[in-house]
Amino acid sequence: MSIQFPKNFYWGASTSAHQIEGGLKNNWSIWEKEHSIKQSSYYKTKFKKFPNYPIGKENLKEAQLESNYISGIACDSYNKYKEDVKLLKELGLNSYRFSIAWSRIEPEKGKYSKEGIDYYKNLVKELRDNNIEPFLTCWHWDIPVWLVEEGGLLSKNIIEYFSKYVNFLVKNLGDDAKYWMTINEPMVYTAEAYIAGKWPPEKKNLFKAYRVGFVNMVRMHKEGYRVIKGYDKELQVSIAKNNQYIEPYNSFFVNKAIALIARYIYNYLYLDRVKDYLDYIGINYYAHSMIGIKGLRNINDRLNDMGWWMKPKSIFYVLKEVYDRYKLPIYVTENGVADREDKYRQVWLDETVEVIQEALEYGVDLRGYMHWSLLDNFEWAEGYWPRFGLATREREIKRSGYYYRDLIQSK
Ligand code: PNW
Repeated sequence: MSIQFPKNFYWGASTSAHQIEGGLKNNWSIWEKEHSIKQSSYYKTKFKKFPNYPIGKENLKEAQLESNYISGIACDSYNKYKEDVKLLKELGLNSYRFSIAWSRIEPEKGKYSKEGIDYYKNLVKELRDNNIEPFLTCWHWDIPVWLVEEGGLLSKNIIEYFSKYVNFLVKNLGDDAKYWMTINEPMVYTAEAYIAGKWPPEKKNLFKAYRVGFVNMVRMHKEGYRVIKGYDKELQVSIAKNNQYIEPYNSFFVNKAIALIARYIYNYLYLDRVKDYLDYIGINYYAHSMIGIKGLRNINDRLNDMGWWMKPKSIFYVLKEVYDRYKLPIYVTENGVADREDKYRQVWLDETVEVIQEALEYGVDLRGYMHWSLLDNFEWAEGYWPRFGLATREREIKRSGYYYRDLIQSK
């Protein structure tokens, strides 16, 4: 007999501020103008050398437009948050993960905006009125302009600034929101911004990467944890950590060693450093990687629109490993697929739900699953062409959205 999902299991969807709200002034909005010219022309010219990405003519057409890379009003969730909550309701969900835009809360250094915080108070109230549990992320990669000018996450005062910001958030929202995440995906942000150099501030520098990813973001989390728990020790605090399932592509001992090291650095080094400051673990899962001496060698039998290998079932190993290592409650805080034509998402959901049930049977203390994303939204350096939503920007529920609703009803 297979195990049932617990009654109070959280089924939900996930978003982030810069990707949906619209009208923000931050590190991204500054950078987008220049990037839009560079990236669109890249897809017009050099693209032919890498013909498997982005996948599909329609995606490529959009990737060649400058306007694709400007976040602009995004999904206009700043004005339409009530429609977002209605959508969650229609999908039968009981949890919603979203992030707070630091640039909306503290547009000028030390000046906290009442209008800014009221937006999130209203959102949380709307969720509560609809019996939807908020899961709140303090920082999902947007940096106010004044802080960009001081060096962003490399600012020597970053811990103090973050501490004050989180303090303001918890004083205003701590009575109504129980589940908190300080930071979204420290490794992804560090790798893209400071190793690959593809995201603002486009710095390729391993020393800076180490400082941002393994020093400053560790201290930011610990400080955030201290502040939130200091307000109310009942609040549940964590981070959202992107973990991949990493394995060697054959059993040659060198490849095994490389995979082991990569797995440790990417999945566990950060978590090990903050493990005494976590009430649960938020896991974002997208990718299974096979590596070794020749770098990445995925089988790539199924690819999503962004060229990512689709191996939804590997979330089982990710959850099992994290649970075995830390023995903490786990929430899947992101998981999904770039799929313009809505042709992979159902299968992805099916396979995922099947194995998270197996993870429960194994004994993983899994308490929720939040799909990325509620809406087709602004996918960072790639802009709008990748479609991750259960619903469109016009808030029409897709076939896979209804499928998700029915699937979780049956569970
Ligand atoms: C996450 N990878 O980023 C982010 O938290 C979201 O904001 C984003 O929209 C979503 O996943 C989809 O990309 C990732 O290369 C970026 O494995 C890159 C990777 C994974 C996650």
